Amino acid sequence: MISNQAVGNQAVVASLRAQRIELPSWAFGNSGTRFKVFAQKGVPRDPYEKVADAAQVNRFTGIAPTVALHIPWDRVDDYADLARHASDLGVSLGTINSNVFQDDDYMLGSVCNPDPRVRRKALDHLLACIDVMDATGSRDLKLWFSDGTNYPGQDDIRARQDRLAEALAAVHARLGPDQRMLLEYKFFEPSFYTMDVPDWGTAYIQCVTAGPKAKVVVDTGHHAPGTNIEFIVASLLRADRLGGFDFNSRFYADDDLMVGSADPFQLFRIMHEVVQADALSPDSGVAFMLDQCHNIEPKIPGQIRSVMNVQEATAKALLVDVDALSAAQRNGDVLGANAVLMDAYNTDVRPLLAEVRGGLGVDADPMRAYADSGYAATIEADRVGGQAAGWGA
Ligand code: RM4
Ligand code: MN
Repeated sequence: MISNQAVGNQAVVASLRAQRIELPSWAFGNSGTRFKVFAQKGVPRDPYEKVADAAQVNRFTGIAPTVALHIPWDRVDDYADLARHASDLGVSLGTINSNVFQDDDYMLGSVCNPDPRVRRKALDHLLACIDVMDATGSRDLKLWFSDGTNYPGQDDIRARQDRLAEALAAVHARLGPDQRMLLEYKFFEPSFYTMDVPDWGTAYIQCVTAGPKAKVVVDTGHHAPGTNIEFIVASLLRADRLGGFDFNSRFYADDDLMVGSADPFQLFRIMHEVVQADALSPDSGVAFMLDQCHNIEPKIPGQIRSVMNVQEATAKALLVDVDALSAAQRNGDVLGANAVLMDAYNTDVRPLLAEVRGGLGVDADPMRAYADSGYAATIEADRVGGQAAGWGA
């Protein structure tokens, strides 16, 4: 019965039209596991071509107008020029992702390293990323640290937290009035005994100490199996410290597969908390980003599908009958409350999304429209020679 109300529900349509999802530049480059990277044809050779591919995802979905950069993977001579290139293609540059995990100096950590010289080098990189943000007009700096230890006794757990706090304070002090820092946590890998930011509690404590411009990023792949991620989301929203999401999907560990593929119901439950907290709109301060790699599937369609998966979960979350839900909750009607959620989740939202896409001026079937566009054949023919982009390139 809910599906009959879905089409033509103007408030829901308006929210879905206003939704924005940010794309990661690194999704368009070659990627793989530590066993093998399978090169694909037509892969971008530089950040300009990555932005061009991201613009295709926006062209066919209408809701992905920003692309995140990873520094130094996306290093260019002139960031303002890259920003102009993006704008010519109808998109803009988004979050700047720092990278202090791919240098020999960081073997024992970056900002938590026992050696002050290495800590200074890592901090200088983070500050340089804010210079990039100034040039690109980006709002957010994303911080993910591979720092940690492998063996009990290897380093002083509390001293490493102190070093982290010192670096985060320095980054916070450098941020402009409209800039933010987003701190990401990950429970294990590459460090196996302790990660220095393993969970949302640690990230939250460090953000509170750093200052009001510091917020937590929830990367959906960075949790132990069975973790109730929507509870974390609800808690961070309540504390006004949810800076955003790195969306992806996992079966086992940090699989970085397409968001919503392993567990679309979990994605729905997460988006339900977002909608309940009125945090969906772009001005809510929650950044909805993808952090994925497409190792065996084509990359641009992989990103289009991912955007659609988030959109689908969001549509279902927006269809939850909140009045019926709160009435059932007030009355202690356990089964009734659960049924309200399940009714929304079980709604076929594809007709609703076709209506939304019509309003956005994009095809009702973005996957087919992209396939018919001929873009894939064009880049395969054009991008011959040069070094294909990939992790570390
Ligand atoms: C990390 C983390 C970061 C991402 C890197 C590539 O696991 O998810 O967000 O930038 O991987
Ligand atoms: Mn991430």
